Amino acid sequence: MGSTKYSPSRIVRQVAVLLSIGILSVVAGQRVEAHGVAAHHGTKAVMISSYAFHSPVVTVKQGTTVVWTNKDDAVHTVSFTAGHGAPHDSRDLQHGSTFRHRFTTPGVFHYHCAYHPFMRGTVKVIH
Ligand SMILES: [Cu+2]
Repeated sequence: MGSTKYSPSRIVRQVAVLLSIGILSVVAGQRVEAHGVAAHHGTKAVMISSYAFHSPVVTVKQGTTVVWTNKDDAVHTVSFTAGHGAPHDSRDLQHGSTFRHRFTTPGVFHYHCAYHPFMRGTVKVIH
């Protein structure tokens, strides 16, 4: 019993093997996930800069996640006109913050910034 003690170097080796298996499985998992996202869902980026949404109108397939990123120093929001399938309000987006919503309902969704009503955008979700 006492003779089967692990030497420190053996433990280090075994930990290293376990870690590399864990890292490999994480990498493999991300690859599968990335492939699935690309094939079925996808993301669409909308930048908020210079007090405007870029692009102001995006057309995406049902199931797409739209990600807004505030590049301005000013606080903005992504506030949708209420309706079936419309996302909830982003609330305040500080510089560098993102808001994401996966659109699962086809339709035309209008939004604006609560602080700057001239900032307007539209997400068209097609089947
Ligand atoms: Cu704004």
